[in-house]
Amino acid sequence: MLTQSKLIDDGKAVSVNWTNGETGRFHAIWLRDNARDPETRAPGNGQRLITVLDIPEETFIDRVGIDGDGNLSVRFLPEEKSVTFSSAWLANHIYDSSVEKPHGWLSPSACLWDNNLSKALPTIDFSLAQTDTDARCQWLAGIRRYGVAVMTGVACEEGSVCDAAELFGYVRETNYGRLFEVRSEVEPVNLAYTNLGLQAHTDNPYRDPVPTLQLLACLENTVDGGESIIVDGFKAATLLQTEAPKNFDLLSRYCMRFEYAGEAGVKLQARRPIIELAPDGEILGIRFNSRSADAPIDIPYDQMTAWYAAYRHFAQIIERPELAITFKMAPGDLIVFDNTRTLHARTGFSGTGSRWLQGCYAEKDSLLSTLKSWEEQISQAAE
Ligand code: NM2
Ligand code: OGA
Ligand code: ZN
Repeated sequence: MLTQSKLIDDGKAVSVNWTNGETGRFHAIWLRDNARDPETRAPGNGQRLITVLDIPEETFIDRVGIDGDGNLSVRFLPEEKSVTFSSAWLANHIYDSSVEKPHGWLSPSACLWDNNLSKALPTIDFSLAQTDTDARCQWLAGIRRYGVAVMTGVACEEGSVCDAAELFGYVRETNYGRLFEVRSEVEPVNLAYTNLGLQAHTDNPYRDPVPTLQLLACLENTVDGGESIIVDGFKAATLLQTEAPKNFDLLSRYCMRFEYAGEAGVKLQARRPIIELAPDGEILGIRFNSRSADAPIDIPYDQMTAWYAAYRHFAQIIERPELAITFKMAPGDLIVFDNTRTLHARTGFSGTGSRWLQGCYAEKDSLLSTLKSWEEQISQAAE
């Protein structure tokens, strides 16, 4: 509920107070653009019916008040248009802050981890995930928070990995297929299809856009070795920034090149930094994969030595044992991780047994959408 409202800046903005003591200023042009009335937003789908050009440039507010429900009502001139804004909606959209976010900030939904998380990884059984929406969504919230989660009880059958992806989104098909078989092959198109160890990496950095989720399901694993390792790339990036801000800048300022051309008719290339930031300094994602790193040619000659030192520093942080969670997947286990954040590795394997994983890619936007709409439903039910 709002308690007070006041015109400021000659009606170019309003200032409001909530019962809980919070305050906020909102610009007239912002309020007009974001009005929720049926002429501004289509009632059914909620999409905006007007463009910024439909709003008079000189828009201001001449009357402001609080209605009986504690919501804000304003009148816009020169349109002579009256609109009400719910107190709760305004509270969720406060932008009245003068603090600049620190360079290298992270979304508040991300919680950094190291190997202390190994006993507390979000875990769910496949059949529970299938039948219990609340349990499934709580598990999805774990992926949003940590960028990784485990599923158990997955059927050891062709395609189960895609069934898991379809619990919250859609499989992303690539040149590797709808799903891909990770096992040792005779003429492998990719080093993943061997018994070699794979250093911690993100997949497909040579793709644009990169697949944002990866799922790996285990069907067989009786070899010596073949253990799985995961590392929080956001944690590694923040450590790099703390230890050597200059190194963090070098890896985020300059583009690396990535390429995959391991099979006939395929030449995938991308030009992106190893640490990708939003223009306001938010860490958006990590691309790190030695096997697919191409020759960097976007770093000035005078910066190349420093850039390689930064690259080495980041690689060393990623290899720190205290950052790694190591486990051996058993048949029926599946891991899903945010491929823009969590790096994965495996140790080499040999011996008489067999190791067989099936993987697929999917996208984080569907996962987050499923989760958000569930959270909205829960909070509406609680009201
Ligand atoms: N596989 C498993 O990104 C990579 O090249 C890693 C990807 C072949 C789909 C391996
Ligand atoms: C991959 C990969 C890990 C493993 O296929 O991209 O990293 O455990 N595999 O085999
Ligand atoms: Zn991989």
